[in-house]
Amino acid sequence: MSPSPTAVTLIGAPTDIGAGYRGARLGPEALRIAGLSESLRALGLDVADRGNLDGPPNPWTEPVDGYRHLDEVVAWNQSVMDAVGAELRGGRMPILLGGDHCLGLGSITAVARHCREHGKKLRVLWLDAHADFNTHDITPTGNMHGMPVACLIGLGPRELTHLGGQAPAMQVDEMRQIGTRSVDAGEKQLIKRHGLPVYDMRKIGDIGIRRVMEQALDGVDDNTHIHVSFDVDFLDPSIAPGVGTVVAGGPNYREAQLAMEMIAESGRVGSLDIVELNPILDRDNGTALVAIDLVESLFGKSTLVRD
Ligand code: 6HN
Ligand code: MN
Ligand code: MN
Ligand code: MN
Repeated sequence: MSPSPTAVTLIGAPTDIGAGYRGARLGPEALRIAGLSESLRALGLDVADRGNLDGPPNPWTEPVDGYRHLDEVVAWNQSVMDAVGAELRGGRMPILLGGDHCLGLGSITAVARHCREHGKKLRVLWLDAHADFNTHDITPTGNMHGMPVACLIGLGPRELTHLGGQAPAMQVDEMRQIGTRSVDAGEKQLIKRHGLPVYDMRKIGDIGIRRVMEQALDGVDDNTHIHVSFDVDFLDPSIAPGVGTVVAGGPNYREAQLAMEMIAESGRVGSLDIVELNPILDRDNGTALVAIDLVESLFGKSTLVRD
């Protein structure tokens, strides 16, 4: 009997509720139109597309007590958590199509709960130019896509820290941040205080992406569930201009591809977010195509000639 193909499910969350610039709500369609399902099927995966989740519109109002659109952010994350949790329970790998990165909270809360229930180790790889580790008292913007990591480790409003029932959703040492290069002043202090493991661009420059990925994957074993939270602004803007918060000096195409290949080789990827893609700011949907190419690497497309 031939082994059954890995089953993955696309879940669209068309919202920019946590962002400072509108347009990430179009991310799911941009990825579909660029051929995400077809590319994954061509790799032999069993792909289901559940369409888009529903949620409150973006009222585009000012922050209140350091939070912009808190109620709406809670509502979107609740549906994301439920949808991601349902796929995991059904034995399929959820792929969240954002949407902005505040949704990583709902997605990872579901994944962490699933790991707890099944005695699995969790490793979250947060690929992002930003740390997303702000809280309401230090955020310079009030935009909640800058806060999901803090909420995940229990720093934030109760509605978000307790989204999955208990807080914190995950421990700080279950995360590795990679590609970081834009961190706010207060956020930097908080990172130090909590010992958040960060492989910033300086580290990648110093020791190279290969050794960074070896270290970030160190300790992953057969019982580990890897969640990849892929903020497309991780990539250098020269290859990925279609994001709301571009930061120069990111990984180039080959560095990003090698990172994805090395994660794939671990064989432990169990869930994925693709977030912050903003086709309004893109050219010819090119950033979606780059993101898909990298996701193909994450699912085993190799550049090895002899493999
Ligand atoms: N992202 N640190 C900035 C802020 O507004 O808190 C930028 C956050 C970017 C968010 O990467 O998803
Ligand atoms: Mn982010
Ligand atoms: Mn980012
Ligand atoms: Mn406070």
